[in-house]
Amino acid sequence: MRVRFILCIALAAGLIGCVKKESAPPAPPAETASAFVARANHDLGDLAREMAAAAFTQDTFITPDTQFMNAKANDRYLAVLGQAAEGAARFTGQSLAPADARALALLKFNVDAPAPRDAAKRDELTQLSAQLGAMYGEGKYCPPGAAKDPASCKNVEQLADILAKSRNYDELVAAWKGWHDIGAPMREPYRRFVELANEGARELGFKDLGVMWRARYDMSPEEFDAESERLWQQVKPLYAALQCHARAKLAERYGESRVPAGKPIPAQLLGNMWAQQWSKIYEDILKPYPAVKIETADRQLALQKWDAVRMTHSAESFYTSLGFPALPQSFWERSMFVRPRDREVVCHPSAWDMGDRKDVRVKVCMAPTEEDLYTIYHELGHVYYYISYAQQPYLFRDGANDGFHEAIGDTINLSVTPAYLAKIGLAPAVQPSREAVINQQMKMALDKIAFLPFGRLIDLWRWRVFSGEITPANYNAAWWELRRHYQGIAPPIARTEADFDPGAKYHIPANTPYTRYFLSFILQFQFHKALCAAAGQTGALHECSIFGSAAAGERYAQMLALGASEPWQDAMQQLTGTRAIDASAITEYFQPLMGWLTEQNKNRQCGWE
Ligand code: X8Z
Ligand code: ZN
Repeated sequence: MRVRFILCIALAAGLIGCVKKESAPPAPPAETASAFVARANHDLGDLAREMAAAAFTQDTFITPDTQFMNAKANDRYLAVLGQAAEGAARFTGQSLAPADARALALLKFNVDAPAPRDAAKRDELTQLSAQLGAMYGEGKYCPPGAAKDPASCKNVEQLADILAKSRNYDELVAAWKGWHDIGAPMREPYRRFVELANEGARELGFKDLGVMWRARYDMSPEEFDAESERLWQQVKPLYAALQCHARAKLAERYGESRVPAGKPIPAQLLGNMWAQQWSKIYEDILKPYPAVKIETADRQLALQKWDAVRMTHSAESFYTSLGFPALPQSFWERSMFVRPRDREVVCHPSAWDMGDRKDVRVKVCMAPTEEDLYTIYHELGHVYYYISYAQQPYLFRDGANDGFHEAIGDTINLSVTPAYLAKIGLAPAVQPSREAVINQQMKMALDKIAFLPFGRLIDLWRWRVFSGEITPANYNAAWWELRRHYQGIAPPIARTEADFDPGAKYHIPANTPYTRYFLSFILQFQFHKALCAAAGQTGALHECSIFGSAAAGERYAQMLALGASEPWQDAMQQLTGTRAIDASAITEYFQPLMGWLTEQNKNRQCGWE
């Protein structure tokens, strides 16, 4: 997660609204754009640091006090950011140095929930934001009778574990419902949050917050809409084939009456609380060739007693093998690696740029599993991006776009192949065969392809909420309609507007934009392909690992160092030679599996509309 700060600019050009007429000092000489940008970088950077410190403290120790301090720090940042964004307007139409023009354009985007100018409303917005974060972090399911036995309450990792491992239909429904019910109390605070953040976005000149989010991609929001729809159309056939096959295999396991052909799949059967990635049902339900083993790292991680710090060192050593520096000592001292026993925290994994060009951290609740190994490689992608662009001015210390930020670590994960896992002692050496390739591809597809419609629909829901097309009266119905339409899944039990299922997904209460992951899941294959070429690997994309390649590392580092200083298309061109996000690389990667799936689905009734 990146905590965004807004710069408090002391407005030197006589624009401070609070100066009373009778005592107004003589107007200072007009500030140049460069001086204005320098001041914004300095002041906002400073407040961003304070905001990051307060946010990290809340997320690693949720109490009324840390919520209060977090909201206050956010408030200070938002006040200054608002002033800075207004102040920047005076340079509109002037001819400026390109870097200044870009910094001024980025200024107003440096926040995910802009506040209204009105101080009371800003205060209310920052409190709601802290409150929603805390509600998610503290979320638990307490089964009947828990009053007598509080230890029977389950947190999100414990419930997610049931979704991953249980194959008992009723137990799955109970765990699914138990977690989703944490959303209901968020409905009203979320409604008000949307109202206030929308007002802030309008004051910045956007039609609503969704338009503002889509205006951040070095193209118009309309062009971005068209781009994301184009990408979805490119990958949709891959998903449709996977969904069809998964449904058929689930029907074999749970029966046709529970998983009927031509209908959406019940969401609790896919191995994941949000049905967003399905690899947890690979081993016993979806493995194409059960006799051909590709052992996951789970067994070795447990056998060799790897802990969270060792897993993090393993990720670090991948990055250093490419030429990136070792992580600073402060990273090890200040990060949170496991769920603490004595306090409430937000366990959803995140990476932190604390804002002083050196202090970087992660906040994760790791267990020794392959899934969490991939997660820490992902988080270190964010961390190495922070480290690589640390020398940029504050407003450029960000990803080329947010999809890039998400793709850095995932690209590295594409190099965490079975052969790489064998090299680091976490899996037996693999016997190459066509069957082993199809097995491995299926496992990957269950994370990478299954995710695509989920990555697309979360913000379709939010953009419509922000625009007013989805109203509070149909928050949940619209959510499930999108889930049905894009993913072909259905809730396990009837849901109503007394529920608020979007609240049970971290990024909704946290207000983290989600299209970044949709972009990342396509982009990372393009990055992988470019880096494999740089590493001189000429074989199949799904067999390439850039581990140890200084040439690939240098290419990557060059792009990361740009941060947000150039339009993302330029960063993209530097690394990949093309200027567009495009599904050709992900399609190429999964070509072997797609052939196999087409064969499997030949006589099946696919689709769910
Ligand atoms: O939130 C994350 C990362 C942190 S940036 C763990 N992801 C999305 C999710 O969990 O919903 C990674 C994949 C999608
Ligand atoms: Zn991430």
